Amino acid sequence: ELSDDERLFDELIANEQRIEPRDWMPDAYRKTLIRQISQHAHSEIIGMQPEGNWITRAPSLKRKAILMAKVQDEAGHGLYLYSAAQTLGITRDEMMDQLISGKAKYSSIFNYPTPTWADMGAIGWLVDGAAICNQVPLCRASYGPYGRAMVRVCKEESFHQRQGFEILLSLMQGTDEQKQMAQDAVNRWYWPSLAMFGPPDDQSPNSAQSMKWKIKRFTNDELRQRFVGMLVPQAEILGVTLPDPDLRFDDETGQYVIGEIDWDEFFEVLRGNGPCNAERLERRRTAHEEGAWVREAAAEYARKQALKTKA
Ligand code: FAQ
Repeated sequence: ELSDDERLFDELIANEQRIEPRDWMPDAYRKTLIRQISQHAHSEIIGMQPEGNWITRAPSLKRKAILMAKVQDEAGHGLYLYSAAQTLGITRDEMMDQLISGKAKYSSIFNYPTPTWADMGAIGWLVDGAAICNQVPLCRASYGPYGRAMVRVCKEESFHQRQGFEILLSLMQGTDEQKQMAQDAVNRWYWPSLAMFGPPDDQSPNSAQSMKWKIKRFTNDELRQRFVGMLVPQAEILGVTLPDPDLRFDDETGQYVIGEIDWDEFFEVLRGNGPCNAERLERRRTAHEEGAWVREAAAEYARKQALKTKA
Protein backbone atom coordinates (compact mmCIF):
# COMPACT_ATOMS: atom_id res chain seq x y z
CA GLU A 1 0.00 0.00 0.00
CA LEU A 2 1.49 3.36 -1.05
CA SER A 3 1.52 6.24 1.40
CA ASP A 4 -0.08 9.56 0.43
CA ASP A 5 3.41 11.01 -0.03
CA GLU A 6 4.44 8.25 -2.40
CA ARG A 7 1.22 8.53 -4.36
CA LEU A 8 1.63 12.29 -4.79
CA PHE A 9 5.27 11.88 -5.86
CA ASP A 10 4.34 9.24 -8.46
CA GLU A 11 1.52 11.44 -9.71
CA LEU A 12 3.75 14.48 -10.12
CA ILE A 13 6.27 12.42 -12.09
CA ALA A 14 3.57 10.82 -14.25
CA ASN A 15 2.08 14.24 -15.05
CA GLU A 16 5.42 15.77 -16.08
CA GLN A 17 5.33 18.11 -13.10
CA ARG A 18 8.38 19.04 -11.13
CA ILE A 19 9.63 17.88 -7.79
CA GLU A 20 10.80 20.85 -5.74
CA PRO A 21 13.20 20.91 -2.75
CA ARG A 22 10.49 20.98 -0.10
CA ASP A 23 8.41 18.19 -1.64
CA TRP A 24 8.55 14.68 -0.25
CA MET A 25 10.71 12.39 -2.36
CA PRO A 26 11.96 8.80 -2.01
CA ASP A 27 15.41 8.54 -0.45
CA ALA A 28 16.77 6.76 -3.49
CA TYR A 29 15.58 9.60 -5.77
CA ARG A 30 17.33 12.12 -3.54
CA LYS A 31 20.50 10.02 -3.49
CA THR A 32 20.57 9.57 -7.26
CA LEU A 33 20.18 13.28 -7.82
CA ILE A 34 22.89 14.14 -5.31
CA ARG A 35 25.15 11.65 -7.07
CA GLN A 36 24.48 12.92 -10.59
CA ILE A 37 24.35 16.65 -9.84
CA SER A 38 27.48 16.62 -7.67
CA GLN A 39 29.40 14.59 -10.27
CA HIS A 40 28.23 17.07 -12.87
CA ALA A 41 29.39 20.01 -10.72
CA HIS A 42 32.78 18.38 -10.10
CA SER A 43 33.14 17.84 -13.86
CA GLU A 44 32.65 21.54 -14.53
CA ILE A 45 35.24 22.50 -11.91
CA ILE A 46 37.85 19.90 -12.90
CA GLY A 47 36.95 20.66 -16.53
CA MET A 48 38.42 24.13 -16.14
CA GLN A 49 41.93 22.68 -15.95
CA PRO A 50 42.54 21.27 -19.44
CA GLU A 51 41.61 24.64 -20.96
CA GLY A 52 43.09 26.73 -18.16
CA ASN A 53 46.36 25.23 -19.38
CA TRP A 54 46.13 27.41 -22.53
CA ILE A 55 44.95 30.76 -21.16
CA THR A 56 48.48 32.17 -20.93
CA ARG A 57 49.41 30.80 -24.35
CA ALA A 58 46.34 31.53 -26.50
CA PRO A 59 47.56 32.77 -29.91
CA SER A 60 46.01 36.25 -29.73
CA LEU A 61 44.47 38.68 -27.23
CA LYS A 62 41.04 37.97 -28.70
CA ARG A 63 41.47 34.20 -28.36
CA LYS A 64 42.68 34.69 -24.81
CA ALA A 65 39.66 36.82 -23.85
CA ILE A 66 37.28 34.24 -25.34
CA LEU A 67 38.99 31.31 -23.60
CA MET A 68 39.00 33.12 -20.26
CA ALA A 69 35.28 33.82 -20.59
CA LYS A 70 34.60 30.17 -21.40
CA VAL A 71 36.57 28.85 -18.44
CA GLN A 72 34.78 31.36 -16.19
CA ASP A 73 31.45 30.06 -17.51
CA GLU A 74 32.52 26.57 -16.42
CA ALA A 75 33.22 27.84 -12.91
CA GLY A 76 29.77 29.42 -12.92
CA HIS A 77 28.15 26.15 -14.04
CA GLY A 78 29.95 24.29 -11.29
CA LEU A 79 28.83 26.68 -8.56
CA TYR A 80 25.28 26.74 -9.92
CA LEU A 81 25.20 22.93 -9.84
CA TYR A 82 26.65 22.72 -6.33
CA SER A 83 23.82 25.02 -5.24
CA ALA A 84 21.27 22.75 -6.92
CA ALA A 85 22.76 19.74 -5.10
CA GLN A 86 22.64 21.63 -1.79
CA THR A 87 18.86 21.92 -2.09
CA LEU A 88 18.83 18.13 -1.60
CA GLY A 89 20.49 18.33 1.80
CA ILE A 90 24.20 17.85 1.15
CA THR A 91 26.62 20.64 2.06
CA ARG A 92 29.19 22.27 -0.17
CA ASP A 93 31.92 21.15 2.26
CA GLU A 94 30.83 17.52 2.04
CA MET A 95 30.93 17.64 -1.74
CA MET A 96 34.32 19.35 -1.72
CA ASP A 97 35.68 16.67 0.64
CA GLN A 98 34.40 13.92 -1.64
CA LEU A 99 36.13 15.51 -4.62
CA ILE A 100 39.42 16.24 -2.93
CA SER A 101 39.66 12.85 -1.24
CA GLY A 102 39.24 11.21 -4.65
CA LYS A 103 35.98 9.50 -3.62
CA ALA A 104 33.77 11.43 -6.03
CA LYS A 105 33.53 10.76 -9.75
CA TYR A 106 33.80 13.47 -12.37
CA SER A 107 33.65 13.11 -16.14
CA SER A 108 36.27 10.79 -17.63
CA ILE A 109 36.93 13.28 -20.42
CA PHE A 110 38.84 15.73 -18.23
CA ASN A 111 41.61 13.24 -17.56
CA TYR A 112 43.13 13.70 -21.01
CA PRO A 113 45.97 16.16 -21.75
CA THR A 114 45.85 19.30 -23.89
CA PRO A 115 49.27 19.50 -25.57
CA THR A 116 48.33 21.82 -28.48
CA TRP A 117 46.21 24.89 -29.18
CA ALA A 118 44.01 22.75 -31.46
CA ASP A 119 42.90 20.89 -28.32
CA MET A 120 40.94 24.03 -27.39
CA GLY A 121 39.08 23.65 -30.66
CA ALA A 122 38.51 19.92 -30.22
CA ILE A 123 37.28 20.36 -26.64
CA GLY A 124 34.79 23.02 -27.69
CA TRP A 125 33.59 21.13 -30.71
CA LEU A 126 33.54 17.57 -29.34
CA VAL A 127 33.39 17.84 -25.54
CA ASP A 128 30.96 20.75 -25.38
CA GLY A 129 29.06 19.19 -28.28
CA ALA A 130 28.66 15.97 -26.30
CA ALA A 131 27.76 17.98 -23.20
CA ILE A 132 24.93 19.74 -25.08
CA CYS A 133 23.57 16.48 -26.49
CA ASN A 134 23.50 15.03 -22.98
CA GLN A 135 22.20 18.16 -21.26
CA VAL A 136 19.41 19.40 -23.52
CA PRO A 137 17.16 16.52 -22.38
CA LEU A 138 18.21 17.23 -18.77
CA CYS A 139 16.43 20.61 -19.07
CA ARG A 140 13.30 18.48 -18.64
CA ALA A 141 14.65 16.58 -15.63
CA SER A 142 11.93 16.02 -13.04
CA TYR A 143 13.84 17.78 -10.28
CA GLY A 144 13.11 21.51 -10.62
CA PRO A 145 16.41 23.10 -9.55
CA TYR A 146 18.43 20.75 -11.80
CA GLY A 147 16.24 21.21 -14.88
CA ARG A 148 16.21 24.99 -14.51
CA ALA A 149 19.99 25.10 -14.06
CA MET A 150 20.39 23.10 -17.27
CA VAL A 151 18.44 25.64 -19.32
CA ARG A 152 20.97 28.34 -18.66
CA VAL A 153 23.96 26.02 -18.81
CA CYS A 154 22.88 24.76 -22.25
CA LYS A 155 22.67 28.28 -23.65
CA GLU A 156 26.26 28.94 -22.64
CA GLU A 157 27.34 25.49 -23.76
CA SER A 158 26.11 26.07 -27.30
CA PHE A 159 28.22 29.22 -27.48
CA HIS A 160 31.18 27.16 -26.24
CA GLN A 161 30.60 24.55 -28.91
CA ARG A 162 30.59 27.15 -31.67
CA GLN A 163 33.78 28.77 -30.41
CA GLY A 164 35.48 25.36 -30.56
CA PHE A 165 34.16 24.73 -34.06
CA GLU A 166 35.45 28.14 -35.14
CA ILE A 167 38.94 27.45 -33.74
CA LEU A 168 39.10 24.23 -35.75
CA LEU A 169 37.68 25.95 -38.85
CA SER A 170 40.39 28.63 -38.68
CA LEU A 171 43.10 26.00 -38.31
CA MET A 172 41.67 23.96 -41.19
CA GLN A 173 41.91 27.04 -43.42
CA GLY A 174 45.54 27.54 -42.41
CA THR A 175 48.87 25.95 -43.26
CA ASP A 176 49.42 22.21 -43.66
CA GLU A 177 50.91 22.15 -40.18
CA GLN A 178 47.83 23.80 -38.72
CA LYS A 179 45.53 21.38 -40.52
CA GLN A 180 47.61 18.50 -39.21
CA MET A 181 47.39 19.90 -35.67
CA ALA A 182 43.58 20.18 -35.92
CA GLN A 183 43.21 16.64 -37.27
CA ASP A 184 45.53 15.28 -34.56
CA ALA A 185 43.43 16.92 -31.84
CA VAL A 186 40.23 15.47 -33.33
CA ASN A 187 41.90 12.04 -33.46
CA ARG A 188 42.73 12.22 -29.76
CA TRP A 189 39.39 13.65 -28.51
CA TYR A 190 36.90 11.79 -30.70
CA TRP A 191 36.76 8.45 -28.87
CA PRO A 192 36.92 9.86 -25.32
CA SER A 193 34.06 12.23 -26.24
CA LEU A 194 31.92 9.24 -27.30
CA ALA A 195 32.73 7.54 -23.99
CA MET A 196 31.52 10.63 -22.09
CA PHE A 197 27.93 9.44 -22.55
CA GLY A 198 28.64 6.61 -20.15
CA PRO A 199 28.84 2.84 -20.45
CA PRO A 200 26.74 0.96 -23.03
CA ASP A 201 23.11 0.49 -22.02
CA ASP A 202 23.60 -3.13 -20.96
CA GLN A 203 26.32 -2.01 -18.52
CA SER A 204 24.59 1.12 -17.21
CA PRO A 205 23.19 0.20 -13.78
CA ASN A 206 21.51 3.57 -13.13
CA SER A 207 19.76 4.24 -16.44
CA ALA A 208 16.51 2.29 -16.03
CA GLN A 209 15.55 3.80 -12.68
CA SER A 210 16.69 7.31 -13.66
CA MET A 211 14.50 7.09 -16.74
CA LYS A 212 11.51 5.96 -14.70
CA TRP A 213 12.03 8.97 -12.48
CA LYS A 214 12.38 11.18 -15.58
CA ILE A 215 15.79 12.43 -14.55
CA LYS A 216 17.28 10.91 -17.69
CA ARG A 217 15.08 11.00 -20.79
CA PHE A 218 17.27 8.93 -23.10
CA THR A 219 19.74 6.11 -22.59
CA ASN A 220 23.50 6.55 -22.89
CA ASP A 221 23.59 4.76 -26.26
CA GLU A 222 20.67 6.76 -27.65
CA LEU A 223 22.42 10.03 -26.87
CA ARG A 224 25.76 8.79 -28.18
CA GLN A 225 24.01 7.89 -31.42
CA ARG A 226 22.41 11.31 -31.68
CA PHE A 227 25.82 12.92 -31.10
CA VAL A 228 27.51 11.02 -33.93
CA GLY A 229 24.67 12.01 -36.26
CA MET A 230 25.32 15.63 -35.34
CA LEU A 231 29.09 15.36 -35.86
CA VAL A 232 29.24 13.79 -39.30
CA PRO A 233 27.93 16.79 -41.32
CA GLN A 234 29.98 19.20 -39.16
CA ALA A 235 33.16 17.19 -39.76
CA GLU A 236 32.50 17.50 -43.50
CA ILE A 237 32.26 21.28 -43.26
CA LEU A 238 35.44 21.39 -41.22
CA GLY A 239 37.26 19.03 -43.55
CA VAL A 240 38.40 16.77 -40.72
CA THR A 241 38.14 12.99 -40.70
CA LEU A 242 36.45 11.23 -37.79
CA PRO A 243 38.98 8.56 -36.77
CA ASP A 244 36.64 5.58 -37.09
CA PRO A 245 37.17 3.43 -40.19
CA ASP A 246 34.02 1.44 -39.34
CA LEU A 247 31.72 4.47 -39.23
CA ARG A 248 28.92 4.08 -41.77
CA PHE A 249 25.32 5.11 -42.30
CA ASP A 250 22.86 2.25 -42.13
CA ASP A 251 19.98 2.90 -44.52
CA GLU A 252 17.75 0.34 -42.84
CA THR A 253 17.85 1.89 -39.36
CA GLY A 254 18.54 5.42 -40.56
CA GLN A 255 21.38 5.60 -38.04
CA TYR A 256 25.15 5.62 -37.99
CA VAL A 257 26.92 2.43 -37.04
CA ILE A 258 30.08 3.16 -35.08
CA GLY A 259 33.22 1.13 -34.40
CA GLU A 260 34.04 -0.48 -31.07
CA ILE A 261 34.63 1.93 -28.17
CA ASP A 262 37.55 0.98 -25.92
CA TRP A 263 35.58 0.39 -22.71
CA ASP A 264 38.61 -1.01 -20.91
CA GLU A 265 40.25 2.39 -21.29
CA PHE A 266 37.08 4.10 -20.03
CA PHE A 267 36.87 1.96 -16.89
CA GLU A 268 40.60 2.44 -16.24
CA VAL A 269 40.07 6.21 -16.34
CA LEU A 270 37.14 5.82 -13.91
CA ARG A 271 39.42 3.85 -11.59
CA GLY A 272 41.75 6.84 -11.49
CA ASN A 273 44.31 5.52 -13.95
CA GLY A 274 43.79 7.89 -16.89
CA PRO A 275 46.66 9.98 -18.25
CA CYS A 276 45.91 13.03 -16.05
CA ASN A 277 43.74 11.84 -13.11
CA ALA A 278 46.47 12.33 -10.50
CA GLU A 279 47.51 15.72 -11.87
CA ARG A 280 43.91 17.02 -11.98
CA LEU A 281 43.18 16.01 -8.38
CA GLU A 282 46.49 17.33 -7.11
CA ARG A 283 45.85 20.67 -8.78
CA ARG A 284 42.35 20.88 -7.26
CA ARG A 285 43.71 20.01 -3.81
CA THR A 286 46.39 22.68 -4.01
CA ALA A 287 43.89 25.28 -5.21
CA HIS A 288 41.60 24.36 -2.32
CA GLU A 289 44.40 24.70 0.24
CA GLU A 290 45.61 27.97 -1.25
CA GLY A 291 42.06 29.30 -1.16
CA ALA A 292 41.65 28.65 2.57
CA TRP A 293 42.39 32.28 3.47
CA VAL A 294 39.63 33.48 1.12
CA ARG A 295 37.09 31.19 2.79
CA GLU A 296 38.26 32.32 6.25
CA ALA A 297 38.06 35.98 5.29
CA ALA A 298 34.58 35.54 3.81
CA ALA A 299 33.35 33.70 6.93
CA GLU A 300 34.84 36.37 9.20
CA TYR A 301 33.24 39.12 7.13
CA ALA A 302 29.87 37.36 7.33
CA ARG A 303 30.28 36.97 11.11
CA LYS A 304 30.98 40.70 11.55
CA GLN A 305 28.09 41.68 9.30
CA ALA A 306 25.77 39.50 11.39
CA LEU A 307 26.99 41.17 14.59
CA LYS A 308 26.38 44.61 13.06
CA THR A 309 22.78 43.83 12.13
CA LYS A 310 22.18 42.49 15.65
CA ALA A 311 23.59 45.64 17.28
N1 FAQ B 1 32.84 9.73 -16.58
O1 FAQ B 1 24.73 3.81 -14.79
P1 FAQ B 1 25.47 4.87 -15.52
C1 FAQ B 1 30.78 19.22 -18.77
C2 FAQ B 1 29.75 6.49 -14.12
S1 FAQ B 1 30.04 17.84 -19.40
C3 FAQ B 1 32.90 9.30 -15.31
O2 FAQ B 1 25.19 5.02 -16.97
P2 FAQ B 1 24.26 7.46 -14.98
C4 FAQ B 1 30.78 20.49 -19.59
C5 FAQ B 1 28.43 6.85 -13.48
O3 FAQ B 1 28.56 8.02 -12.69
C6 FAQ B 1 30.50 16.45 -18.36
N2 FAQ B 1 31.99 8.46 -14.77
O4 FAQ B 1 25.29 6.26 -14.73
C7 FAQ B 1 32.16 20.98 -19.84
C8 FAQ B 1 28.15 5.61 -12.68
O5 FAQ B 1 28.93 5.60 -11.49
P3 FAQ B 1 28.29 5.73 -10.00
C9 FAQ B 1 29.63 16.29 -17.15
C10 FAQ B 1 30.98 8.06 -15.58
O6 FAQ B 1 24.49 8.46 -13.93
C11 FAQ B 1 32.67 20.95 -21.11
C12 FAQ B 1 28.71 4.50 -13.56
O7 FAQ B 1 29.65 5.12 -14.43
N3 FAQ B 1 28.27 16.03 -17.51
O8 FAQ B 1 31.25 19.09 -17.71
C13 FAQ B 1 30.85 8.49 -16.90
O9 FAQ B 1 22.88 6.94 -15.16
C14 FAQ B 1 33.97 21.42 -21.38
C15 FAQ B 1 27.64 3.79 -14.34
O10 FAQ B 1 27.04 4.64 -15.34
C16 FAQ B 1 27.42 15.39 -16.68
O11 FAQ B 1 27.79 14.98 -15.59
C17 FAQ B 1 31.85 9.35 -17.40
N4 FAQ B 1 31.84 9.81 -18.66
O12 FAQ B 1 24.70 8.06 -16.41
C18 FAQ B 1 32.95 21.51 -18.81
C19 FAQ B 1 26.00 15.22 -17.17
N5 FAQ B 1 29.76 7.92 -17.42
O13 FAQ B 1 27.84 7.14 -9.86
C20 FAQ B 1 34.25 21.95 -19.06
C21 FAQ B 1 25.06 14.71 -16.12
C22 FAQ B 1 29.21 7.15 -16.47
O14 FAQ B 1 27.13 4.77 -9.95
C23 FAQ B 1 34.77 21.91 -20.36
N6 FAQ B 1 25.22 13.31 -15.89
N7 FAQ B 1 29.96 7.24 -15.35
O15 FAQ B 1 29.42 5.39 -9.08
C24 FAQ B 1 24.62 12.35 -16.63
O16 FAQ B 1 23.90 12.63 -17.57
C25 FAQ B 1 24.80 10.91 -16.21
O17 FAQ B 1 25.28 10.89 -14.89
C26 FAQ B 1 25.76 10.11 -17.13
C27 FAQ B 1 25.94 8.70 -16.57
C28 FAQ B 1 25.15 10.00 -18.53
C29 FAQ B 1 27.13 10.77 -17.22
